[in-house]
Amino acid sequence: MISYPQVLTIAGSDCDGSAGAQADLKTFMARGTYGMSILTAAVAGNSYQISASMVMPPDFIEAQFKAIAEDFHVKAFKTGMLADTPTIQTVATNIKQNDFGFFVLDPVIITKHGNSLLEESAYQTLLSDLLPLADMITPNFFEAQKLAEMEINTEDDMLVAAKKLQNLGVKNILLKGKHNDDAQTEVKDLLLLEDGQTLWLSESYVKTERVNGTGDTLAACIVSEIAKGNNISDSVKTAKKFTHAAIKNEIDPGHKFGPINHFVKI
Ligand code: PXL
Repeated sequence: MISYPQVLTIAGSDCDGSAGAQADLKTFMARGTYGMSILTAAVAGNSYQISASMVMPPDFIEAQFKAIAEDFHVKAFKTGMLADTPTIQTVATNIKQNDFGFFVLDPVIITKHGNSLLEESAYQTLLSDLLPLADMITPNFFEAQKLAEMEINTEDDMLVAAKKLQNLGVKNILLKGKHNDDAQTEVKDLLLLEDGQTLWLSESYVKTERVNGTGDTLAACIVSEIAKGNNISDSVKTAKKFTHAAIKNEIDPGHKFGPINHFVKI
């Protein structure tokens, strides 16, 4: 029998396959890991917009945790869309009750196109109940500004913000750089490790609208690489490289804000 490291996403379903649990599962497979998903919500969306969404009942989320815990050995996992306070509380309680290994928290708050995937009232619950459980958090530029309660304009600002996030109780911070300025030539992310070491990761800026599911893919790739036994820095480097290649080698599904290319090899 062949053995693949087992990994998990706790996330929402995006029916067009570009983001959420679908992007995570494609990434898990592309990176040689066996992926599983606990669904927290589902959205009706395509490359134009999200038109509807629904949240899974807490007892059903719990039943999914139980099903996986009874039978599988999860080495690393991530969270994505967690919609509301009951969902976050259920997920936090169940994470504490199970050892699913390294935890990457992708703070899915608002999509690139302005759709809110987390109720405002749930934001405080995310901070108090879930953040302290995470081994790593992967905020995008806007989420980092919200979490650190500061404007970020320079690389020095990114450093200050990352340290503020560490003070919120998360060990490792991957703060993703700005990528919405047509004049820019690179996207520079900052990794701040638990021991205070920093690492800047840079890739060329790809000017495209087809970037749905980018953050999900990056976090899912980190999960896969950690589960395969790599250290945090190497896992993040590989994830950045994979995600950049998946953006650059565009594919054609959908007419507007399309998916990225999970078939890509690096
Ligand atoms: O990429 C963020 C994201 C996460 N989860 C779900 C989504 C999206 C973006 O559309 O639909 C379910």
